[in-house]
Amino acid sequence: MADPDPAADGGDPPESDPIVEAIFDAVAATAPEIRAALPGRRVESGTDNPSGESVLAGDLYADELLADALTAVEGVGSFVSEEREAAVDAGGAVGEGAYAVAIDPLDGSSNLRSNNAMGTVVGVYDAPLPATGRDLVAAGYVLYGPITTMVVADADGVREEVVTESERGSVDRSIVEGDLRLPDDPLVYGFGGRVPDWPDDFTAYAREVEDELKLRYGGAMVGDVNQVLTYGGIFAYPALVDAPDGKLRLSFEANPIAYIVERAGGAATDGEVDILDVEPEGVHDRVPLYVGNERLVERLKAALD
Ligand code: AHM
Ligand code: MG
Repeated sequence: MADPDPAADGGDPPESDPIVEAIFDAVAATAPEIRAALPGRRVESGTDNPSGESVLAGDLYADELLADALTAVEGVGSFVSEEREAAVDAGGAVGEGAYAVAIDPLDGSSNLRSNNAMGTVVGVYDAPLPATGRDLVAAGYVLYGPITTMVVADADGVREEVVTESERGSVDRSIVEGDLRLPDDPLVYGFGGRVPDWPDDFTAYAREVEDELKLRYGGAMVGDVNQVLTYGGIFAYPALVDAPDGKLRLSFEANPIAYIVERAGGAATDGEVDILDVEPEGVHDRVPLYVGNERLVERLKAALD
């Protein structure tokens, strides 16, 4: 007969959180449908999002599909999206047993036009938003590359899965890397924005890094961060001279990515403090993001002093 409480004798690993598992099941289940819908949705939808950016038909489709799938998950109390002004109330009390799920439905969607990689970013917060990244209990992303992969991080670590759909329509998650760690020796870098818009101290740091690493910049944070997780290195969307908070959003992009990379042994900063400690004023706040190899992030912080 099975031990009724295997953890009591210190033997077994902790059970994963069933709500978090259900959230990532729901995200994986939408992935083939989002992917299949993209060919006809490469055009502008005619609306702007709360960050003032033009929304593509693919962004809207992914947002609606994910909202339906995630608000149906028991234990999700609210759904918050980069594409929506307000949170969608999903029933449960966030912070009292239910989670808030923050989504960037189609990160890097400007790549739809050029048919390059993009993804979906997921943050699972145990507090109503806006909250700091310290309230994350899990985070992950789907990467729509030549294959569909999903990287999931929680208290137990980071894993990479391949998401496939059978001919009968069932969606399968299979783990291809159970303990994803940032390689110690950095190989690649990718920095967003235009050089003339960068502050001088960041430009000087970038010049050093250019001599040491290979450039890998694809215009979708998830794709570029996935290269850093695979090969080692650093990704940044820096503070710009005319946009000191950079481009990326704290709740939907920077916090989930910082959570994942830190759990994989890397670091993430806004230039001064750990991304996960940045106090948001609003759900759509932007933040500069520098993330990856710990030594490179420390050097960057020193360069920006
Ligand atoms: P999005 O979520 O609206 O697609 O915007 C975020 C994207 C990131 O994925 C990427 O790092 C950045 O914008 C690219 O910006 P740029 O086109 O300025 O290089
Ligand atoms: Mg994005």
